[in-house]
Amino acid sequence: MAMDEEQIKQQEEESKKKADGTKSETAYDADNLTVLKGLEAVRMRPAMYIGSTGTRGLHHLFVEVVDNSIDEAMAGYCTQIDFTIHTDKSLSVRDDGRGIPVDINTETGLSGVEVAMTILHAGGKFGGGGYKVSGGLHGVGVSAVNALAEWCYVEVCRGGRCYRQRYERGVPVTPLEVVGKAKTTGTYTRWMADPEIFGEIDYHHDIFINRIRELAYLNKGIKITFNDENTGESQEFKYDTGIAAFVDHLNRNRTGLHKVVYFQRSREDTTVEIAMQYNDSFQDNILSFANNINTIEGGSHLSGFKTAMTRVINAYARKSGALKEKDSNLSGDDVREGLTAVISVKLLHPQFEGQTKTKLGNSDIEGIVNSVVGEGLSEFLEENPAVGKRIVDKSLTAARAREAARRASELVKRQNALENSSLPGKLADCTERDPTKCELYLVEGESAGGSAKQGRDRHYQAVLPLKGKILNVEKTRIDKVLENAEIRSLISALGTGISTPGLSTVEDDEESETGNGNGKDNGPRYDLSRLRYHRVIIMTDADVDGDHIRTLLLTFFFRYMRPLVEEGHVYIAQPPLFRIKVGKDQQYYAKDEPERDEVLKTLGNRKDVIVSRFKGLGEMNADQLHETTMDMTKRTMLQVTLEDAIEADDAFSMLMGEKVEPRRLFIEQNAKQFTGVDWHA
Ligand code: 0RA
Repeated sequence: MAMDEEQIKQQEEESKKKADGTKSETAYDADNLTVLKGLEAVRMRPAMYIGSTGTRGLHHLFVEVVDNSIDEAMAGYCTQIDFTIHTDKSLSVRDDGRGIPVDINTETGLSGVEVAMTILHAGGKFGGGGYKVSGGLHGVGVSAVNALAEWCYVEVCRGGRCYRQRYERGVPVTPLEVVGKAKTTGTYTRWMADPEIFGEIDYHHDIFINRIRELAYLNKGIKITFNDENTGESQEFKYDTGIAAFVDHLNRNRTGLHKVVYFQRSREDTTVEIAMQYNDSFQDNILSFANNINTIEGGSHLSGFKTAMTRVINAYARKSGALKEKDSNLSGDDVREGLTAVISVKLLHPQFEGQTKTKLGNSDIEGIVNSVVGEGLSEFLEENPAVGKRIVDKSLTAARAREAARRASELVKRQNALENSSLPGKLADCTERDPTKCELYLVEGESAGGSAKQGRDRHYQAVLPLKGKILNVEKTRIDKVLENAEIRSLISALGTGISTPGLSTVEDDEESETGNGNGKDNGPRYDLSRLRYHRVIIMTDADVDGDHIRTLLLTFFFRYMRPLVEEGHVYIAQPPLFRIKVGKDQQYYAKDEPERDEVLKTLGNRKDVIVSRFKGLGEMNADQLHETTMDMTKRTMLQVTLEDAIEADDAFSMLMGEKVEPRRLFIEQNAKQFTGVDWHA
């Protein structure tokens, strides 16, 4: 593979020519032009290539770079990847793979390195003939990163030499030069995101670490390190048990019913890896990946998995006598209740479909996964009858509860049909009929509800007081959730209905399911178009109980009205915590201690200042509540967005789930910082 001296010289000459801008009538220049055009296109419309020029796009550059190293790891040539945030805000990824080829590619007349760095979608073009299995969903590759970098350089060590080439905004500014001797092989890419494209460069550790952790889980045995030169922080991620460790991690705040089941099998060029564990909750949490990409829209691998689960558990339940001949089959939802699973397939030519290109389309994968899970799970159940019994028992209980839920849901539907326009008695509705202009305040307690009703703008603002603590939906099965009076008045006030995980029937369950496993697309559909208020504002006391009610409400929305959160309809009101009276007729409000101190500072040394702390919304009269919190022209609110469903699910289950210890620790450590749900003004 090492190239000869002749090649090196030739290639250096070519690169120099290019760096000099030397004009000649060669094909090389024509290619050069197309290259420039390609990268120019990326700079003209960055969002088309990397999704956005905001936080997401900025961090996505890392994904494009690291994916190449992961590809090299999947091909079996790379065992360690190091990611570093440097003090100058540049980032780098180093791997110990074979190194990007440096020899001249005959088609373009450029070195493999330069092809990779400057030609869009270069993929497997650079010598060596592509990878067997490759990730990289967007596939624009590292050239897009290069185009959007103020500067970028690549160092490649292979064949006993190290080479380096530098670029500025995608354009080579040096040839590919030999910079030294090499004992090892590998690729090092370092880049400075271009402020012209991204504005201020502000990195979030969490985003990098989450992806790194996920990649480490999905590629067992590979060591990936995270390093920040600014803080000296260094973390290492390496999981010898791969996705089995992933499932352990996902269930860390829940109580597992057995050890994680893991198997890996291949069919021709496709590898299927499955890890799963039941826990004592009622939700399922099934994550699916294809070539390391989180297929949040599901697809054929998920369908194959679900079909096999239902088939195998029913067969086992019948064989063991838990299901009698006259009994009907367990439904897919029954067998998935409380199941946490990670499905990872690696295949040759993944086809990504769906709105966000995160749905696996390859139809042959369904049968492959179905057959692999059929074999793997049947064998496991045969060898572990005690676990088998626990799983079947849990599914049977789920089936009974679901029957009850179906009846409860029917009841809700019938009542809705009957009542139709009749809204909950406690709701003080607004007069405006255009939902886009309407707001609903969800207020803790009757007395605050009273103040809010008086203090609102009744044209646009409706108020629904909620009594005490609403149900903890994380700990409660759907049938009980739907029986709860507070929940029911909330549902009917909003008008959308709910999406009830797992109320589908056995019949619609067996064929080709394409959900993401969270039940979002099962059962009655959530109809966001019927939403009666486009801003749903949670207004609770600024104390522990208030926090709790807010979390309960958010959990409910997250579980049963996820689109409401996803589409940005949920807000948190910001009632003040302090009132600062000055003299007889001057007063200020402050939402927290820093704001209070700010106000006090501006007041200097005045003696007639009285600071009081509101213990709850109920202490405010209607005027105060209006002025400080509800006045549509002056108030500030926090909008709740769902950045990352996986994390939010984690945070909710940790805060609301059964295990007390992690919850206490979490609250102590992160009192304010609520991962996964982004609060921003
Ligand atoms: C194509 C062929 C070969 C290596 C690579 C690509 C490669 C690319 C990247 C990008 C980042 N790290 C990488 N490591 C390897 C090898 C061809 C051969 O040696 O046969």
